[in-house]
Amino acid sequence: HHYKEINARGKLAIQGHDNGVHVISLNRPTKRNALDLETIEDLVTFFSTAHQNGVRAVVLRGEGDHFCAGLDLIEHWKEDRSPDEFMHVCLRWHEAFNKMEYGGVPVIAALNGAVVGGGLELASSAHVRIMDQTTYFALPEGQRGIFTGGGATIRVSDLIGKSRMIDMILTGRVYQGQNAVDLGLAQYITEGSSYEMALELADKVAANLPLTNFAICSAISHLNNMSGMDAAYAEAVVAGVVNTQPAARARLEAFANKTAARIRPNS
Ligand code: 1HE
Repeated sequence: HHYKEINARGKLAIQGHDNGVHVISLNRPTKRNALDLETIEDLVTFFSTAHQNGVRAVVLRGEGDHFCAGLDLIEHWKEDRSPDEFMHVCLRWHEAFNKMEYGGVPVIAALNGAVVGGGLELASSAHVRIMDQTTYFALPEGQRGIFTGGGATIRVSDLIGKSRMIDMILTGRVYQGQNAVDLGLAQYITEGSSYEMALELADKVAANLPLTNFAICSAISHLNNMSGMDAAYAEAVVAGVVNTQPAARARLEAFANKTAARIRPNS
């Protein structure tokens, strides 16, 4: 009910669960979930208000066989934008994606089919990426005569390193399967449905204390942008707040009482 405006446009479908997990679906399957301006604005609105609306974790997915085909090339072509106009389009993408990465609410991307161009920029703004057997990654910008404008130079480089990112956009190279996980494009690949696995992880994550998740899904990105000295200082400040939160005391007490689960190797 918090998302009337977004639902009215229908470019995103939003489904809230009782535990605060929200499933956000890119909802233009006939256009392979290409990102037009309205979709970006709805992402800005959702992620700007997620924390205050009680969203505890997000599963981000695409309707249909492809997560996201990136920039809506038809809209871009028809609009015949000026440099100034497209710069402002990109700034709205950054607004949305920065709100995702730095917003403090965990975002788990359930990936299938094409995760290309701006679709990879969107996915790389999530905190956890899960592939299935159909998922593939590419940066087709080089072939399309354009360039990345939604953060790939920063986030995709962070995931796989600058030289691999340059190769992807220069040659159109496609990554898929376990190789994509080994390189760092995703943390998980499943034989089953990436959406099912994302829901399971989101339920787990939503059971963490919200302030802890805030630190994980906001502070780590900020700290990584700082010098080592400043990051260590700021980490101590964040830990000062998070590790003394009253809600943590019950969990610490459960550990002391030996009622909390112990960490064991996977069977
Ligand atoms: C689109 C888009 C789109 C599909 N913008 N309409 N991204 C790309 O270069 C990827 C472009 N898309 C593709 O390579 C393929 O469409 C897919 C691999 C994603 C899917 O293939 P397929 O065979 O299932 O679908 P299709 O027949 O190519 O497309 C189905 C429809 O989706 C068709 O529309 P229709 O009205 O003719 O049915 C396509 O036009 C439409 N469609 N992709 C608009 N991207 C901030 S800078 C970011 C820079 C970038 O993101 S560049 C990368 C752009």
